[in-house]
Amino acid sequence: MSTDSDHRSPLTPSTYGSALTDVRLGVQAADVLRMNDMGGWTKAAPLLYPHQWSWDSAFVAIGWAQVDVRRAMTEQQRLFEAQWANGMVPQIVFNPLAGPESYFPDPARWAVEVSPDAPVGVAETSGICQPPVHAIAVARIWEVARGTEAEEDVRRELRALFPKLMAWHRYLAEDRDPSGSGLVTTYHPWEGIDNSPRWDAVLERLEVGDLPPYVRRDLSHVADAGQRPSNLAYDRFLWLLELLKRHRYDDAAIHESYPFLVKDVFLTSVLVMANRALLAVADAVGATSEARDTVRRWIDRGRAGIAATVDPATGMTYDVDMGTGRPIEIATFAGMCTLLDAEAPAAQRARALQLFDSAEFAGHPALRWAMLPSTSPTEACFDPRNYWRGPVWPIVNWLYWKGLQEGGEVERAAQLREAALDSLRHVGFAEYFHPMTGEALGSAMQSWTAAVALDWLAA
Ligand code: 2M8
Repeated sequence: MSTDSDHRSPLTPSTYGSALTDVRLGVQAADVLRMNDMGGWTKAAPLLYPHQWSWDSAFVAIGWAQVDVRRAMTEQQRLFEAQWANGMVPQIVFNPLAGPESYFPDPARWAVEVSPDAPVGVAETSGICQPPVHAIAVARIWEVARGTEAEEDVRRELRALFPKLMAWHRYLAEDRDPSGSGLVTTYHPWEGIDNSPRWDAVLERLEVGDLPPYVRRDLSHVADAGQRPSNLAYDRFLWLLELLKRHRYDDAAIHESYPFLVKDVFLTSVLVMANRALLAVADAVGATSEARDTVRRWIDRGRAGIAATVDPATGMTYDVDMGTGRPIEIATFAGMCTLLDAEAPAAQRARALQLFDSAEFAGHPALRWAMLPSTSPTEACFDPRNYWRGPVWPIVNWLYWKGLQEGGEVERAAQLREAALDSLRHVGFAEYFHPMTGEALGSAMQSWTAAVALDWLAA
């Protein structure tokens, strides 16, 4: 049976125009990755972030997969060369060619050699970690490689990477959750969501001691200081670093006595998503049933942990401050984490999606695009130009898009992708942007923004 659409030319002026725009967007995104490519690994941004960041590199690999699938694998192999003996994948692998003035804190400040787990003679790293997007990236690489001439090469490399991914997830599931709560503990705002208001109350309790002097390097690379964390926040971040160092980065000692311990719903949900991806990688490499059972156990535990954090009144997933035992009741993007787990109970996902689309978040009437802002515009602390306190982060929206798609909310996922691509066409590859005006903020030519653009274009 023929329909109207059968007779419509696929190249009407408007579709042709948007296809051209998308071709241009893709070419520019690939150029950003090439420009930040250091030969096997990619700088997170040209000036502000001259090293390899852990979760940036996972997103970057997702982007590289659309340009050169072998290069995408190399990105992850290089990162995992710096994996710690306890399985931790460090937040930063420092660029040996960048001088100490290029970024602060530098390897000397972290002094990770105080830990017996730090890699020796391989690479200099920081002493904390970031959300485990890596298995998600690797599963995506595998999807792209399948059926191409790169398939067997990629499978061989996956075999080598699989045990490392297992060790990484074990570290998070066990060393970062010694009580078996199902929730991963975060130790530092630099573990991903730097100056989010989620951490404010915990940081305010902190008494900053005798802090060695330092010079911030970040402020010289952004248009104004109002887009970055405050000096007070930096003092607190650096004081925490001093305490972690005194604990020799030992997880048991840190859990014993340390002032920043937060059961992190976002970190935990990314781990659940990553464990689901790891099962797909397990299929590709023919992993043992024992390994698969372990991963399934981690998934179940994480899912139960997340379900326990849902606030009955608002439906939001809240982090738990281990210092007080109380939930951190701030409306941020982390409140809808249930959407990152495609197999979470349907009623829980429906409630989270309602919240996602409500006027508190992506449905806020003043937003330029219906995307998730980092902090709800309804929060008193909402600051639309400041880093994680309000702006939209494309990578966060990519994770939610993926969660929606995997969970079968295909139409909603498609709308989010459209909004995101439209924002990228207007804003470019900024680190983050103003949710109401679309003003580009933070670093320009941010690698992970270009990377998710490439994946969205391919989807
Ligand atoms: C930001 O964090 C770094 C410290 O890790 C910084 O502000 O100097 C965060 O957005 C973090 O999540 C990201 O991985 C990093 C590099 O893009 O920048």
